[in-house]
Amino acid sequence: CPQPHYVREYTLVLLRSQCGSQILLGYKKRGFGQGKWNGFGGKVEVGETPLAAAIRELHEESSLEVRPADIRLAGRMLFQFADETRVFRVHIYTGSRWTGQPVESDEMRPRWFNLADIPFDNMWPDDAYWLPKVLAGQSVIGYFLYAADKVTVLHHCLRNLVEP
Ligand code: 6OG
Repeated sequence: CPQPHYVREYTLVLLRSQCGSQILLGYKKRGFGQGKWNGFGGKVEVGETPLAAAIRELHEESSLEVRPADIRLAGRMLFQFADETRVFRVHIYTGSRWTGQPVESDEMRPRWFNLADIPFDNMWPDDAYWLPKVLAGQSVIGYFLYAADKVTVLHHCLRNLVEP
């Protein structure tokens, strides 16, 4: 059985154009996930809520500003790698209201993608499982166990979070 030694909290923000036909992704220039397209996010700091961390990381990586009421929790994912004892818990938010223009940062190069052209081949493989559901307006919880190669999904489970 997986026995995670510690869980690290992360955030991921996916912004959707107001008409709904495009999604903003960033090309990760360095660090974890380098060379992949992903939403904007990072580690939740001590004493910080995931929502506050999501807003802060989005701003640091893209210059965009969102208000807390303008993003909603769209999912929570647990990611584990077979050769590691840490577990990533990623809080996923979506929104379509912000202020500012996306600006390239040290970490991310932002770009709008049509929903039909999402670059799944250059994203974390788990995204292909859950992102279409989130884009369809569903809220999801999931678990993904990756092999040590960080490419092969050995096991996953994905459930819809039913809103009360
Ligand atoms: P920094 O190192 O930039 O935070 N993240 C993942 N995103 C997806 N889609 N799949 C994964 O599967 C992920 N693992 C981590 C969370 C890392 C950023 O990468 C996300 C953060 O937004 C393994 O501080």
